[in-house]
Amino acid sequence: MKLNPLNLYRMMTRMRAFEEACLEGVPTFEIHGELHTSIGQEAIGVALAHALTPEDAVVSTHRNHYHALAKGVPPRALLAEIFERETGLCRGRGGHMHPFDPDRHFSATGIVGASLPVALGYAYAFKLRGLPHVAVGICGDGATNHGTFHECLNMAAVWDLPLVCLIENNQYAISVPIGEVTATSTISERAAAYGLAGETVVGTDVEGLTEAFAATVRKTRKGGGPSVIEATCYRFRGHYEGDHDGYRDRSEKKRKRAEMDPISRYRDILIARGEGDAEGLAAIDAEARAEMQAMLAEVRSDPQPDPSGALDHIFLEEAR
Ligand SMILES: Cc1ncc(C[n+]2csc(CCOP(=O)(O)OP(=O)(O)O)c2C)c(N)n1
Repeated sequence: MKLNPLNLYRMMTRMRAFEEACLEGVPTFEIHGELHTSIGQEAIGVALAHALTPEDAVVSTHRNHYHALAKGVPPRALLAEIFERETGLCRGRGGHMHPFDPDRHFSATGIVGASLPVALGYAYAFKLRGLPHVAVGICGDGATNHGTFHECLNMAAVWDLPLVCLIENNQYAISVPIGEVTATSTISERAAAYGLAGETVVGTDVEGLTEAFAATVRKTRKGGGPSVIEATCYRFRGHYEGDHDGYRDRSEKKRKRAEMDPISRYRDILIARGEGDAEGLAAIDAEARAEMQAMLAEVRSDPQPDPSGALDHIFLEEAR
């Protein structure tokens, strides 16, 4: 696969600028509930975008914005959904934790551990229908200690389903470090218990991760069975906006930010390889910010849903 370095960089900066626009809605009470951002985890979004077709399915988590963008959900509709507007993807009824785009086979759930069972269902449907698509179930490191993780990997292996389990190991489940609740040194090695291959990759190395994830998806798509891939990364902000985040040392956060920012890491690489210069890359950053700020300004003048329609668009008409 030939990667376009400046494109990878641009995708990451757009994702970050999108997330930074979301941050603005919390102090203004335009966004309710616990907003979870993935700042620092952008390389994973890029890897998803490169490997998947429009028909593949992605089932994400409470930390889902990049995954939605990577799956082709229009940023304008996603931002409006996060800002609870009638123009949003789900007309403002889903909010930041439940964006749902059936046309693009994208959904998310705020229930930890619940993404894999839904992805398993997609994978089962693809297999029954003889379709060449894969389903990606995304979970955080914390979710991998839920029963659903183990049950789904077992079922996927037994039924030989086109399921890719993508673990975003950002090292914490809220305040709980992964090492305190998991005895294995990697999460992916647990795949062997179900007869599956598992791989751990550096989730902040955008090129390495994009290539590794694409190879994994290719193998599963070709009938090579389910796969488990773990991307290591670090959550830069609190678990949610407003989290006091006192469980991580300031020095740890500072060090990880310096070492594990996929965007600044890649900026240095591009400059060192002569594939970009500081000025050109700063212009890409500025362009991404301007794009998302312009989108935010538009969204802010969109109408909010009328409270009298709170139950509209929730149930299928036939089911009422
Ligand atoms: C079944 C369930 N239990 C608890 C919670 C509360 N909760 C929300 S996020 C979270 C931690 C998830 O950690 P991880 O899976 O590592 O994902 P991360 O937040 O690090 O991306 C918990 C316990 C929940 N949403 N659902």
